[in-house]
Amino acid sequence: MLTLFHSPGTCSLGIHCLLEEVGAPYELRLVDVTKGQQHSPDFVAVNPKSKVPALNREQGGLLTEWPAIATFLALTHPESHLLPSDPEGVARALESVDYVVASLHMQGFTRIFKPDHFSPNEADHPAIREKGRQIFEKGLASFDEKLGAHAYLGGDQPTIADFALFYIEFWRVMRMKIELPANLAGHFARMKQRPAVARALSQEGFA
Ligand SMILES: N[C@@H](CCC(=O)N[C@@H](CS)C(=O)NCC(=O)O)C(=O)O
Repeated sequence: MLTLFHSPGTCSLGIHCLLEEVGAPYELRLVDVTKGQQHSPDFVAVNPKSKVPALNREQGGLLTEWPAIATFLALTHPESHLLPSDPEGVARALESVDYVVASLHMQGFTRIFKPDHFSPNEADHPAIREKGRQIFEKGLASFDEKLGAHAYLGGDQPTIADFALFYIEFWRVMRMKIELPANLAGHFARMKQRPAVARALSQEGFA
């Protein structure tokens, strides 16, 4: 049995959706980051990085970092086709995952909502937030253009990259309360219509 350590509405939502998508038996363990539970001794004993998502795989031990967990789920469930079979397709999917996680999330969104992670000096925070907004907006515009008229980033079939993009879209709509550009709005709606995504959203209290 897999165990996902998660916090509702955070980036772990994307992994939660993927677990539903692949149909693997799993259980959820709540680590509410809004209450600082990522720093509790019990969770730090499990994941010294104090971050979600973290996936415990019993025999395989704990796996952290969104791209690694998503890749693991895709490769262990090939029937779900969450990674393409050709080298170019795999590389393109990983390229998009990395852009979402390393840039839009860690460099953009984190600057906007946690400027104190970048400077303890409050006077610096407006400029840090502005830089974060620029990174985030540039990324969204890039994905909107890449998506174009396609249903998913790679074409007709969603890959792990679409689930990474989904959690960013979710933040933009649900946390920032700003509409998405047209192509991303269509993608967000399409993702939410997937039964697996709807189940994960409902389990996290967002139905
Ligand atoms: N690089 C990590 C980022 C994980 C991350 O930043 N998770 C956030 C939630 S979206 C978290 O645990 N924040 C708690 C904290 O930073 O204290 C990954 O790819 O999984």
